[in-house]
Amino acid sequence: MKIGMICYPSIGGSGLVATELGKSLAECGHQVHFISYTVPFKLAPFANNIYFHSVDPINYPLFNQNLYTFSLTAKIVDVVADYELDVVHAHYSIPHSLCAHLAREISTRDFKIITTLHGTDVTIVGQNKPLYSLNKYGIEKSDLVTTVSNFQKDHTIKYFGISNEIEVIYNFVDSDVFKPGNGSPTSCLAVPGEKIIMHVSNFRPPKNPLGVIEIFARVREKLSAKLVLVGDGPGLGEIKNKCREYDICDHVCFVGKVDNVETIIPMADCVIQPSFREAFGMVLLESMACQVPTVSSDVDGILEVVRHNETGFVAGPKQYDELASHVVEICSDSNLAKRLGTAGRDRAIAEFGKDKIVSRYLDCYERALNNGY
Ligand code: GMT
Repeated sequence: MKIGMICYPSIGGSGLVATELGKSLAECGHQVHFISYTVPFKLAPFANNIYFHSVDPINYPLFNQNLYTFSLTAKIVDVVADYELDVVHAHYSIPHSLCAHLAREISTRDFKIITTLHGTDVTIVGQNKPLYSLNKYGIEKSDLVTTVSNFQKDHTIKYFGISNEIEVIYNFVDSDVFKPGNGSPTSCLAVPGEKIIMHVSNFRPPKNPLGVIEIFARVREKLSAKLVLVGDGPGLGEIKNKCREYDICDHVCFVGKVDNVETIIPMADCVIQPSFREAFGMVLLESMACQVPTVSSDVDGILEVVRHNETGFVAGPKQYDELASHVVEICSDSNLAKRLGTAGRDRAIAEFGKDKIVSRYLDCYERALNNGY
């Protein structure tokens, strides 16, 4: 099969899932064409069956925007024609799905469109009034629509009044890559005896960045711990202010963007994620695969990934006392940490294994191709 993969290339769940899916499909012998404005952060420079097509900005003084939507559409038309693509898989509906539809209108070659909804495309961006009808159109006109949790499916159907089928395909993790640490020294992050509490994020408002500090400040009252913040984003400024307010700056380590989080997550004693919104929660799954217990909020699709008191603990995103006391519990009881960590890895392998999920996407492509539209 010849597949076009459209995604955001920057660090984040949707781009990660698209890239890992494309890489796996290429390993199975399919030809995969990534179309994006820069090389996706997890895409190796070269691998068999993988092509990268750059969407270049259109800059002309008359336009005060760079017209990404049109340059992406034009690139899809070109790649479909040049490489005879069968399927275009749009990750994130705005604007990727719409660009694929417009490309199909323009193109002289027939191809199928699969759209995967990742979360904020529907819950936040999609609720922007001017985008509502565009988002609905992109979803309804796709040959097949998938999303990453039952929560996201129900929310999309309800909010957009969608009548076409939406398939739930959970995100996946490669448990050969995300695996328990080998006990290597963690002195760069914490001194001996200190526990490592980790948060991996884009520090946008839905991630509840201040909540992370609220939790950690309470944990610090009970035990010696370091907070390791992985990633970059707009909430970091207010996080730093909050650290000063609580006088905990010396106990917080900002490591910035890390492309290969599989190297750092295994160093954590506990990963925290008090998100306000989370269609799935990739970091929670990655932590589970690394055998690291998680403490998270209980919103949206999170409860389809983690299991309370089995792989970690959950509470409301603002129940800071409760979330913090769960972190303290995990860090003070090695048997509990081991039980949760082991169950997390077992669940990650059984329910979210790479091969099982990739074959579900392949099955979607085949069905779309066989059904006509
Ligand atoms: O969480 C974000 O802000 C990034 C966003 C993305 O597009 O990468 O994440 C969404 O997609 C991920 C992959 O499917 C999910 O794991 C995240 O839960 C989802 N984020 C939200 O729903 C807030």
